[in-house]
Amino acid sequence: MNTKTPEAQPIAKKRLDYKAPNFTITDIDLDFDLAPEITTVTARSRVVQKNQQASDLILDGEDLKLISINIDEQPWHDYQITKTGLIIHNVPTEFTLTIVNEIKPINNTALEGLYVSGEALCTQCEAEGFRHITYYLDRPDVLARFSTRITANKQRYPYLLSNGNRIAQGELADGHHWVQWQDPFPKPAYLFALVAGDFDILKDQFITQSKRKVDLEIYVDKGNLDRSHWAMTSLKNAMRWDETRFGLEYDLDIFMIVAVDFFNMGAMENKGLNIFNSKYVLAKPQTATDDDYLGIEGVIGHEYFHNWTGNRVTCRDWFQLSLKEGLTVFRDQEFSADMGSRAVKRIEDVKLLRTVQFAEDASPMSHPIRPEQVIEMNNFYTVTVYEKGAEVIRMMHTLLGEDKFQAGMKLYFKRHDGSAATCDDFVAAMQDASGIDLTQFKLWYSQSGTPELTVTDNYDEKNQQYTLTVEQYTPATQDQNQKQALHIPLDIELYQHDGKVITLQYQGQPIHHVLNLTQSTQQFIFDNVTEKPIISLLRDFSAPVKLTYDYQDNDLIFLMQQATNAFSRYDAAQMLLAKYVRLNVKNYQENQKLALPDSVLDAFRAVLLSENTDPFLIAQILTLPSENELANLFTVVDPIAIHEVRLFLLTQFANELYDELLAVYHHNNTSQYQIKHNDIAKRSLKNCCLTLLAYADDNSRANTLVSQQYHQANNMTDCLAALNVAVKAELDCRTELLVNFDDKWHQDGLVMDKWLALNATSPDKNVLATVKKLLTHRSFTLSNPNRIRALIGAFVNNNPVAFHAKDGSGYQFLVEILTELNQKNPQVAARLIDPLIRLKRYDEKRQQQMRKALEDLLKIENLSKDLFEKISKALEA
Ligand code: B3K
Ligand code: ZN
Repeated sequence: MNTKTPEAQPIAKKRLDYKAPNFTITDIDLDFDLAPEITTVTARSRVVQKNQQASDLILDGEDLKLISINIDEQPWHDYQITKTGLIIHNVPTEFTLTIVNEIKPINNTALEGLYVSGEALCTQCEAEGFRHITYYLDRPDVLARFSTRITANKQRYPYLLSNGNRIAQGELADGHHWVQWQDPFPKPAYLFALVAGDFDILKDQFITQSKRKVDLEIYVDKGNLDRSHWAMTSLKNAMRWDETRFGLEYDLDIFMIVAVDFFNMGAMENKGLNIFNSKYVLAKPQTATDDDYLGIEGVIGHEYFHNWTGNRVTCRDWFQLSLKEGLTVFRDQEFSADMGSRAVKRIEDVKLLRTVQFAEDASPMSHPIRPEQVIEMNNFYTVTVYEKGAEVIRMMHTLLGEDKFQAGMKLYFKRHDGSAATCDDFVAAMQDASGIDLTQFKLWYSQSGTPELTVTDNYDEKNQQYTLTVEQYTPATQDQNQKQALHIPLDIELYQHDGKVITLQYQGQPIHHVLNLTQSTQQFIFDNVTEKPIISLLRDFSAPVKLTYDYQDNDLIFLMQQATNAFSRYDAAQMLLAKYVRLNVKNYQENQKLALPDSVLDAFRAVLLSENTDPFLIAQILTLPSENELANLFTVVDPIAIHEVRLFLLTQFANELYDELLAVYHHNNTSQYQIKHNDIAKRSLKNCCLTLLAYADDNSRANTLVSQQYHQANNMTDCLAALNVAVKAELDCRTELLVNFDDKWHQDGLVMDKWLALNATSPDKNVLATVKKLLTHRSFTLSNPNRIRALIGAFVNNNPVAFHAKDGSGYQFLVEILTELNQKNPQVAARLIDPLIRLKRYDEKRQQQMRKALEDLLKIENLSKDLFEKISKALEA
């Protein structure tokens, strides 16, 4: 029966090749006889033919040992096992299919399908993991009602969980027990979940707006209950928020979250049973930073929001991934904005987009938010699909306004609840509900790349008229040569020099502050403008584009202080810095002296001292852009020059603003630790000041302050901030503090991730040697994705000077690691390779070394599809 197909190069699937399934499965009863060494799965499915021409049922399945196939309770022998699944020949038009197969969770190091995490067993099925559990139609447009019976050793696995409601349970004679679950909502297999283990449980309840009672349960490793409360608070906040802002209510009687230590990504929205990377659940002040707390709130919200945007309405095929991810990211962004600081949330999101997504657009992996072709789907859970996808939803929100947007959401659910939809369906609902034509706007789904806006203006004093000319241009990307003009919302504001906002009007008619750009070049004329105005462009980052406008320093300084939009204040500061970074990088490369005018420092001083500005926003403005953010200012990246110029700016800020920084540092020292927005804001500003102070030429005072803060801190935010600056600014205290932290926390993986990442991003000349040594550290293991990301991910992504070392040692190191991870965990390996495939951004010598590294990787035996897809694209470039 077993036919071996010869090893071939993986083939890409194309979006336009979508075909509805020949068969569907309406109901499936799963039975798991669970053990880590061998688990037996019995799947009883009701199969219905959809296409009369089809007589062969083709099921997906990988790494499975088939035991038996029955059709309508009779053994069936007319089948064939292939490399990717099972072909069952000559099947009836409607029948019950019973498949028994075995799997080996303990050998599953890829963490896809059913695998072992610590002492527990758990699953991850998105995107195509269910086929590692049993033979199935593993595609999102096949929706079935699932019931799941789990049998396992009771002592080892006292809790047996799956989707939906627990409907029965019982004991068996041999020390085993069983639980039966039933999920009333039809769902695709990627939302299936199973967990078995021993846990501590935090229980609570939520009363929905229609007064239904929902049991909430958070499962954590034994001993971690005191770290689960914030997750519960966030969950309840998310449930309430979705009711008030979107009118969406939870639909089952129970909602469970399980935290596991071994997880490839952040979390997973399985129906009624979310499985989380413990990083996004566990927090107490001593172990988690403010950023961790905000991250947990965001991810708990995100997965919960998927219950409607993802689960109730799912995706027709994986090319439509942004339908659920872009939309759900938009929803979690709005949730976080409503819970905390809207301005700072926006700034953080834009930073991520500009740093990582713009870089992806410029890389061999460029793709539209709805990709056209895919070799390995797991490679497309990207910042483009997620964060740019969210920006596309946000632009629709900007164009429609909240009310019409919500009307669009309602219509979308009315049309598609309980089914699998496409991105086109979503836009159609928005268009039909609002009456706003989104035909051109839809191009955002199919066109990749970062549009560039070039704005010029002219003031006609005689006619008191101000004219704006906007050109849009999207450079070619590796996946797509031809680009068209997009529909871009451009949010603007005009100011007089006294700070007064100018009313926008033309020929007696008001003009909305969001301009609709639809052509390559467009002009906008404004009347009754009594002086040459200062323009604020792209307020709130109204579109994911790059902007060029010839700002004078004074205009930017004005906007930093006076713009009504908080994001615009931050953005003006960024533009001002960008100008001097460009200038100084050139100076550095030409061996000229580096310089920063006093006027720039004064502008930052004014923000630092401004009393009616949210300290959180001040901290954002005063935090210098990372080396990666700065890299995006250049077509050819010079990591050393960028590093040196950034260091120079830090030193200037520290020396020139020293007294003010010290005063603000002390002023914002909160003694009690609370997770309250105001306190988070104060800590953020305090630690921003401390960081800058450490770069002063005379850093003895900072050394004392940092050491004091580290030792006196009663919370991880202050402790880590001190340790971070000690390492980054190479203060004398750094060695002692690093040792102290390791001694104190070495048994706590999540806390040690912070320490590993710090070690990996140190400016120390011997950092690579340190990283290599840490591979054998007692807290490190190459089988835990969190540890890998903390140490290796931080090194390759966030230490550009060392990773791009001239001698190629950084690249060689990554080759060694990827060679080891290729088979072990292809998903994690493929994420780590990203900085290596962006070779075109570097000089010829570095490019050669990067290419050589990629060629070495291509020779790996049994290279995974994940790595193959990225490497082959990089070498094509
Ligand atoms: N939907 C999952 C991501 C699955 C990733 C598979 N490689 C988490 C999320 O976006 O909510
Ligand atoms: Zn998601």
